Amino acid sequence: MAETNAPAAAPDVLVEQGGGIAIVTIDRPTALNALSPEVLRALLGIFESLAAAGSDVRGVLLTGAGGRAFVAGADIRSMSSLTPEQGADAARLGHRVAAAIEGLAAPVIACVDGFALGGGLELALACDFIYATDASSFGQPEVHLGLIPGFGGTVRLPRAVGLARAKELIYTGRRIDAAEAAAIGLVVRTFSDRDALFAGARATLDEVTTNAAPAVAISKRVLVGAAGRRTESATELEVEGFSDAFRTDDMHEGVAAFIEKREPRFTGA
Ligand code: DAK
Repeated sequence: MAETNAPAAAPDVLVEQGGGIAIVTIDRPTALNALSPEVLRALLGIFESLAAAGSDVRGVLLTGAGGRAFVAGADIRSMSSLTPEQGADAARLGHRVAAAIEGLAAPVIACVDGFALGGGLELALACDFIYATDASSFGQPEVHLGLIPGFGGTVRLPRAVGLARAKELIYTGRRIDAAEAAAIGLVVRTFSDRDALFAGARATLDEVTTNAAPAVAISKRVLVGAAGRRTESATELEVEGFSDAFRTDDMHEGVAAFIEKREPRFTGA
């Protein structure tokens, strides 16, 4: 893949970018891609650059290197000596990364091949949806360490799988396989191996990028913003988003193309 307009890569996190698609790879395979503060800061910088004006990114695949793990959690060693105040700062950094992923206009697919545990599952949950190989496994094992999920797991896991299942997973810390994760709606699609996973994720992004980019971005903004709000407030966000779509050239092009019985020519404006 060409390295055009790519945000600067940092140690332990690689970025490849081309054709409007960015692949962000956490690359600490010897620690099963555990989220050190350096990795979190690198991810934050990368997602902020992908969101910056002038970025042509239309979709992102977030993954882990090495074929054993997406991310096996927050880095237990670097967390071990934190004071409560430093723990709060570490949690805030994790939340900023999640917010940068959720705030990116383009969809982000978590491509999980192996362990997605603790902070790793929380990172995947901040993505728009999760695709995984059959060999993957998922869990929030923080209670085994005397911790609780600290990067949004208590908030996003119940939204993904329902409150009761989230409680069961968090209280037990038990690991589930990809088939069970798909059955409870945590994983959207499963694939036989890593190649099939990336082919499937790319095919989905190809499908998404034929559509009007502003409509996809507004949909994401409303879906993310509405989560957890009361119905009246959530539907008001949808009203604002629906109205914003009318301000875009692509909406007028899409409607005109339907009426004229031709394919739309979207420009992203
Ligand atoms: N952190 C650091 N190193 C890790 C790691 C982790 N989370 N997970 C694995 N590694 C390292 C291992 O230490 C080992 O390193 P070496 O000993 O070779 O130097 C290497 O990766 C390979 O791991 P194993 O030898 O253990 O490999 P196995 O196949 O035997 O086992 C495993 C794989 C994934 C089952 C096992 O490694 C494991 O149980 N890992 C820990 C999984 C886990 O508990 N993850 C959740 C961590 S808790 C916070 C905010 C958030 C969080 C915490 C604090 N604050 C705001 C303070 C979130 C916490 C979590 O994510």
